[in-house]
Amino acid sequence: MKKVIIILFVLVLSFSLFAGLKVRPIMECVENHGDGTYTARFGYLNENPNTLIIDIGVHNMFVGASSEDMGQDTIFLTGRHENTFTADFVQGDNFVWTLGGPNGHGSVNANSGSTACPRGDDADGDGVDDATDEYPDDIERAYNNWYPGAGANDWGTLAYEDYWPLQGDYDFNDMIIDYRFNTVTNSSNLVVDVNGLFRLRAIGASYSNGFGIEFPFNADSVTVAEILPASLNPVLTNSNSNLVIYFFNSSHDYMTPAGEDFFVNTVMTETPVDYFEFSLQMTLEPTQNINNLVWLAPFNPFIFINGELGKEVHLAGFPPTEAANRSYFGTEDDDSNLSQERYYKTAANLPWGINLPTTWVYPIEQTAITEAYIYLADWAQSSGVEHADWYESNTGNAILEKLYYQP
Ligand SMILES: [Ca+2]
Ligand SMILES: [Ca+2]
Ligand SMILES: [Ca+2]
Ligand SMILES: [Ca+2]
Repeated sequence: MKKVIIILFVLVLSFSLFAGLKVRPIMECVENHGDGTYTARFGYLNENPNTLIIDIGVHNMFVGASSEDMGQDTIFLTGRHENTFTADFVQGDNFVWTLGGPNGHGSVNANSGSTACPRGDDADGDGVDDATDEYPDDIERAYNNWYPGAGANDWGTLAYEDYWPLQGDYDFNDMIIDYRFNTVTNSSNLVVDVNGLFRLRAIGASYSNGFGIEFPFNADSVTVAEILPASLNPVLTNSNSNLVIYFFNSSHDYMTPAGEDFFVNTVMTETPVDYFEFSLQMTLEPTQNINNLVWLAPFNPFIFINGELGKEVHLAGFPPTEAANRSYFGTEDDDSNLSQERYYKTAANLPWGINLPTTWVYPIEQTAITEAYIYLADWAQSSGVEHADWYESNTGNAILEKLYYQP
């Protein structure tokens, strides 16, 4: 009799000890990837001293997700276990994980408003640590690649002579455009954005010239291209498969001469005119590695002369687009040879377009650049080996009274 009572007592004690002890689901936190996608981390607490099994089904299921089985645990070890599985969801979803039956108890949910996970070393999970990730909350972006520099005052200059295929007065101020570029890449060095800021600074020309850029990107990969201000009427087209943007056709539409002639900011005695600023914000499908591009910023910029689309003038050594009229090449002073990939150079290697990594001080109207910058010819003849700093105006390389300074 005594034995039976003891056994009963043990049974009652066991029941009272373990009744109400359950496996409880826990939603740890939600990672926000910054692009409308989220990852919820889950764990559990098994209050029992032994392992329990709760199969997927009515007692262990997800509601609000694509399946009742989101990879959740079915074998529950005793105690608290953190981050045992994760589930991905999007903005607007509400995932509910429920444990029930004799061994489970409770429901937890995960949505965009749930407790955010503490930031780790790589908050957006793109594989680039926060310390070097220039977009730490954006999984699609990681690095800025500024040209000519990241500082707000770092500008490059494009300068063109519009008498091509003649050298003409060769004053190299017929179109002056300053620029800054930022090519944004993701964690795999694939180009995501190309952002450009431009300032039309001078028009020392009677022709009203247009401006365009050929990019080494497949035109089909562009998802966003915003060009401002709205007073521009840009045209996007392609050359072979490359994207070409014509920003404007007629420079004089955007800067009005202060004097009685056509010249803007190239004659010292005339009132200076404010620059005209315009911008490009372009987003691409991330398929093109920045290290494999044939041209980096400022890419392949060109002018076209007096509204004639086919009369393109590019930087020395850069090819014309498909739209260029081939009949001009190799005529007059132009010594281009398309079959030898020799572009926009005179027989002495002098250019019609130059790109300088600084805010360049250009010659005054109708003063040849070779008179203002005394080492340009040597630099060109040596194919860029000698006098690499020929364009620096404050180093004894220039005749200062032949340069245009904003008063
Ligand atoms: Ca990151
Ligand atoms: Ca990032
Ligand atoms: Ca000129
Ligand atoms: Ca000029």
